[in-house]
Amino acid sequence: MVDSLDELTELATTAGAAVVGRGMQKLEAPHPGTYIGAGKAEELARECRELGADTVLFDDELSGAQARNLEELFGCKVMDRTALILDIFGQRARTREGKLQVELAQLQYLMPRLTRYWTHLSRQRGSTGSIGGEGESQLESDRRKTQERIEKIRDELLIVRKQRTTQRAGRQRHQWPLASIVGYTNAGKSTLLNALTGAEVLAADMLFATLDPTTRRLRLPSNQNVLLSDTVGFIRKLPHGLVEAFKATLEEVVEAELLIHVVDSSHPQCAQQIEAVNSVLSEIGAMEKPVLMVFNKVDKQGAREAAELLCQQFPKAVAVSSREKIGFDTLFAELGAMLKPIRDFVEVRIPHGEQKAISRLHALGQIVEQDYSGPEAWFRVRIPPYVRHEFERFVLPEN
Ligand SMILES: Nc1nc2c(ncn2[C@@H]2O[C@H](COP(=O)(O)OP(=O)(O)OP(=O)(O)O)[C@@H](O)[C@H]2O)c(=O)[nH]1
Ligand SMILES: [Mg+2]
Repeated sequence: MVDSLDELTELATTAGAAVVGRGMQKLEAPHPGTYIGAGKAEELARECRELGADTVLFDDELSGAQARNLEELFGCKVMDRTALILDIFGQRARTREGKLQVELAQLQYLMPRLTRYWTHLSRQRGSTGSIGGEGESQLESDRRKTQERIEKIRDELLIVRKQRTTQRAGRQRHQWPLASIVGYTNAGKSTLLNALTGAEVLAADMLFATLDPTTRRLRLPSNQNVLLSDTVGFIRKLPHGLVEAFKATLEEVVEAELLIHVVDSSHPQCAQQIEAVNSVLSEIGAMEKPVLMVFNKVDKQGAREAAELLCQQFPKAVAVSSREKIGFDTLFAELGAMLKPIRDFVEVRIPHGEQKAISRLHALGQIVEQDYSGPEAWFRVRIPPYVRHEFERFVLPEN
């Protein structure tokens, strides 16, 4: 728990706040009205006054009513972990798509919390202005406007995404396998991409430095080509709405043939971080993909030993330092070995009537030879392993 508060402190600092105090309470279940117990709430209220705090952050999600009651008790702004993460994403978003996705997640978070008394987000957003007893009609109009804005963003996102899909079609033409770099925020994903490909993605000691995906080609010493894409980092208790809103950005991960899971092996909680990443991966349906575990930052004190222990627990794992470019030879070798099966060609025979399968094959596979003249269409093709089951019944036995 303390570690989770350490992380909350880091999140707060990232958002631009200075932390002046912290508190904790063990409860069987959260108090429905105030999340924490009455005595604890008073103790914290006193502390807030003494320290001159203007905001209180909670590590878990609060209901609108809880936040409202706590604001009254503390006499200052109350935010939960989700709101804080949304705030950071709001500060970081650069591209049109990123900004729209964050706004969508923010509005969806706000919607059920729009009550006459819930003030901070509406105040912060400066748009709705339903502060204090202004009556139901104001509240209803706020809800309607929010709903309208949500729908407008959804429409805009569809357009923006269509453009991005067209760009991605360009990549498919090249037919290089895609490896997606995933990992906990601050694990060193961008540093790794930069070190491997000379990309210039911002890499910084802060949470969620990267929001938008960047893809670069890497040519391995074995002459194999692979596309590497770096994207938003994950975190424990990542707001579900945010994962939803970022589904399109995370498509890079879902579509990848291979995942490179970067771990900060110098972090005392790296095991929990791996779990948190895996749980987001399963939420977006990317858990089944082959994974290369990359235990990073081995140049840091004690990290080499930790990384070596971790390497033993995973079938495919390497220890590296992205900053010092240590361990890259092994990384290249493992990556190349994992790409090999992706590069294997097969022969398939598909009845002309199976149009859907034929067009799927054209979309997903790399066709090197084809012949439509026989009673069935014939192809020599490279099929990414994760979709191979779709075509299994057409694959001809190797001779
Ligand atoms: N010592 C050391 N520091 C590293 C290494 N790799 C990354 N870092 C540092 O770790 C911090 C985070 O690196 P990033 O590459 O921005 O991490 P990220 O995973 O892309 O993080 P987000 O985009 O914020 O999720 C930066 O300060 C890096 O300089 C490494 O191998 N050794
Ligand atoms: Mg990054």
